[in-house]
Amino acid sequence: MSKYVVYDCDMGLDDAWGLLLLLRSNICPKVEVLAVTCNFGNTSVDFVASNVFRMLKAMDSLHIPVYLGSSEPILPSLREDIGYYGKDGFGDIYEKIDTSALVQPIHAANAMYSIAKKHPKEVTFVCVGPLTNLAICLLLYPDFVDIVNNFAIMGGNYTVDVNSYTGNSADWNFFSDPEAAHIVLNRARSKILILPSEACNSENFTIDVDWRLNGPLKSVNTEVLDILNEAETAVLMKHNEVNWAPADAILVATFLYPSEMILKQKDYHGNVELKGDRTRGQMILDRIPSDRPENVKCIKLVNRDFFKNLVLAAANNTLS
Ligand SMILES: [Ca+2]
Repeated sequence: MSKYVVYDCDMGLDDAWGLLLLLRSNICPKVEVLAVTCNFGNTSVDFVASNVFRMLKAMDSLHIPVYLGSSEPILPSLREDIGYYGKDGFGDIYEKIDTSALVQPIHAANAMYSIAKKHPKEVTFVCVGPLTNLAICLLLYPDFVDIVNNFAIMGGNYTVDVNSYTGNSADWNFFSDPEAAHIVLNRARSKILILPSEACNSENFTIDVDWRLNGPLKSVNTEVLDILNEAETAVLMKHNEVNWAPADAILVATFLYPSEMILKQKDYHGNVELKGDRTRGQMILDRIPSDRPENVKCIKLVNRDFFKNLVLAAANNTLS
């Protein structure tokens, strides 16, 4: 018996760590990644697919089918491509892989439904980019929500501070496609585990960049760590980061090891603001009781030390 997962991503470097954790976890039942679906976000969807194949090849996992999905948000966006991870999402170091003959011939949103239909109530959709693919699937197939197990989502935020990457108060993933986030929160019923950006900010989660770049991960010489070490060194040093918080990988860790990882979590009714000049894409939680049903399990605090050990073990492939 396996725990089935579809990984819906916009493959930057924190998505890459998340995929590594999924493929190398040792939980029981074992995790089986049935598909990787690609959404625009950190970079264009074709670069996302290129990065996915680079990671799958490095981990001898090219048997996992990859599907191309959305190349743009549902509505035209004011979003500028900030390219935190570089133009290509992986630090602008590697040649782009031509994935045209490698990707599956159907759209990610259709693939999501087909996979859920094949394994009713057994598949968790782990979503770590803008939610366009998932929103389209929910709209196209009204019974989709009934046949999934759960959704685990990295995105959203509940405090109204201006985010330096978006210029408004929303986190990057929800800001990149607010309509998609709104559709997902309103249609996924009570099936969402969500890791908002607050749980990954420097007040709540700190791993020194020096540990990341010059600590024990540096001496792991495998194909996949060579990629992550080289690309992440370029990106983190370019931004003069002092803190390493790979949000997508943190979400994956909470999905895989909830009792060890999640220190504080609360259920809320959550929705997404669509109209504000400076709050478009902001997640709104009903923090006082309301008649609206609780639809998000919101993670507030995670176990940094467990995460560090997990990353190290996964990098050394000593979990299984
Ligand atoms: Ca991502």
